[in-house]
Amino acid sequence: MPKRISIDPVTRIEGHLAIETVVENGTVIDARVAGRMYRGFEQLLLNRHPVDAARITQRVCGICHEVHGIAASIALEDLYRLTPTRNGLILRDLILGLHLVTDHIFHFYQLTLPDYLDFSLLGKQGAGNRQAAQLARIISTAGTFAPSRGEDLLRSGSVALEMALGYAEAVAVRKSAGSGLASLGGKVPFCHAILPGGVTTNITSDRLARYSTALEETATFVRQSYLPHAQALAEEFRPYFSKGRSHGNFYDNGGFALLQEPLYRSGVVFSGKEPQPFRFDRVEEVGEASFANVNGKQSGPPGAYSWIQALHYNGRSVEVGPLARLAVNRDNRFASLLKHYQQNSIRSSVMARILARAFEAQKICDYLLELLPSYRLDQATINPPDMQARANGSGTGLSLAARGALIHQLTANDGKIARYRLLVPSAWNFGPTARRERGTVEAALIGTPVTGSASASPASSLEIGRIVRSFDPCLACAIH
Ligand code: NFE
Repeated sequence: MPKRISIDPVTRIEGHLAIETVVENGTVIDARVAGRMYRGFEQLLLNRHPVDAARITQRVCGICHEVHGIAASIALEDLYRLTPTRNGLILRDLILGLHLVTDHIFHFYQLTLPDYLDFSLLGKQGAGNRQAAQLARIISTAGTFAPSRGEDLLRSGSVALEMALGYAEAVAVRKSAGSGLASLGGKVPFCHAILPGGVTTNITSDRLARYSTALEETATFVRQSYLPHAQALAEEFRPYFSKGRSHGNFYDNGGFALLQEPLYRSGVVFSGKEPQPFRFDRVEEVGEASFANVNGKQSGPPGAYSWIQALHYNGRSVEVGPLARLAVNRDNRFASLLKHYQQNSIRSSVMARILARAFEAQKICDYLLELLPSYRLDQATINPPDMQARANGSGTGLSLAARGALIHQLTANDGKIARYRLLVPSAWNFGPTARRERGTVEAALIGTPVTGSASASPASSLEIGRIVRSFDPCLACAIH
């Protein structure tokens, strides 16, 4: 007899996500992934000055604000036919890169580890360790921290203790990276200095030095803790290299291209075949399973079950994110790392996603450390748009965010926004089934063996939670 497991809301993510699965004979046979809130950013941008989009769209999300400021600025540069300054581009990459790395660190230590570690090991194993005792005390008194329960958790070992302690260290690293980001972007969150044409901050050597210190500290943490811990987790949980496989299609827009070789090129890969060039005209928003806002009321076609629009490329669902970037770029070093876990190619799975994020963090840190010295203190940071110009036409910004490919597109009429589209990573991954094409995360859930009784037991929902969280969901962005 099939049973339903509903997780609503999924905790430890940004925004409100509901997962409904049908389990039969201990395996997930059907899955629906839904965004159950409406926000309306595309509507509230209408009739505003186009440049407002660079500030307003940052408020789409509480986690990935700068990415929207940057994608909006690229779209606006296209609209205004504006060339940003080289310094402006460098500052953008410095901001985007450090943000991405700290976002990945946050995902691993704060959002992922509680699915794999029994944090009570801090008390048991950390006796005599002042940091462990302090963190154990915080966790036991913080009502909001609810570590997972279940059989399949790491309960001992020196690396497990190190990982658990990393929970607190990661907070400290993120704090210092935040001040580094603010020194370039004006403030954090919501860097108000990011605008079309570059960045408005008056960059002094002092500000650069603050950023540099934060970057060094973050890079050290990635090298010494994050990547080794992600590898150790992969070692302990090898079966997760064969769980959570999506359709096996990947897409990315590319980015970090200011040094000789771009870190990422854009492209699309279908089922392990050769990467194809990305074409924007192949992207389609399909609304047949999505709610719509009609005069302030929830409407939509019969059978609609999510506020997220299905995004298709060539009619297919594609996975986006760090793993997609590495797959599209056929990253040899990452492929070798996977071989250690008997993975012969870059394939979609829970553990490949977790490992890809940590690997990418190190890759981006190396890029930023090399890029930083090319900043020129004596040159302009911005080539500003003419704010009096009554822009007509359209602009597209292809960019990237921590969770994958990001596109902003706008049309302006007589200096006002007439249409604004946000095509965000979590919509690619968390979209509903449309035209009989399952959404990416839905596909990743199907076929999952769930342990424990086939009910909403902690153990069975733990498996589903691990798959869902491996995509690093941001529903605030997805429903925008
Ligand atoms: Ni709200 Fe975001 C990132 C974007 S995901 S976190 O990364 O864009 O949709």
